[in-house]
Amino acid sequence: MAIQTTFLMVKPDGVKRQLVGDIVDRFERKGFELKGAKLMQVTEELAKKHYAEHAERPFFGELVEFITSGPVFAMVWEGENVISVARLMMGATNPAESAPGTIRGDYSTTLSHNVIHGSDSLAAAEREIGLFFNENELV
Ligand code: FUP
Repeated sequence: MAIQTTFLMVKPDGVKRQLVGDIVDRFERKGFELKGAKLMQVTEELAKKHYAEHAERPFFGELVEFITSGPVFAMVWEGENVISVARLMMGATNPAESAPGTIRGDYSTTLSHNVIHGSDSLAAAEREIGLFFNENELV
């Protein structure tokens, strides 16, 4: 059994559409434990760090513009295999391929506005939690 922590973030489209409550509810009902959460405005500097792996991709500018376009809801969750299970619950990155019942499958139709971000590995989770949260913001 692997107890992990992961970083999840409701993106500006999800916050605007008032999906925060539903999304928190899904992870709580699944049995994961919320360790920290905040509504926040992502700065351009933080956005560029967060998406550094995409810096050379043609959509990088749009990615940064979108994630800074309005408040996000940043969260840290803990639980058994939470990194991969949260990704399953989010659905495929491209909403055209995400299954009904998943967050993206239920709420999103476009690749660039896909409602939620979730760390894709242990290393990414550690890095992203460190970028978005101070130690004293986590319980
Ligand atoms: P994910 O880990 O599911 O968030 O997906 P990626 O890290 O591969 O992509 C990060 C974000 O870039 C996605 F949420 C959507 C966006 N994206 C595009 O806008 N265009 C692309 O061609 C690929 C990804």
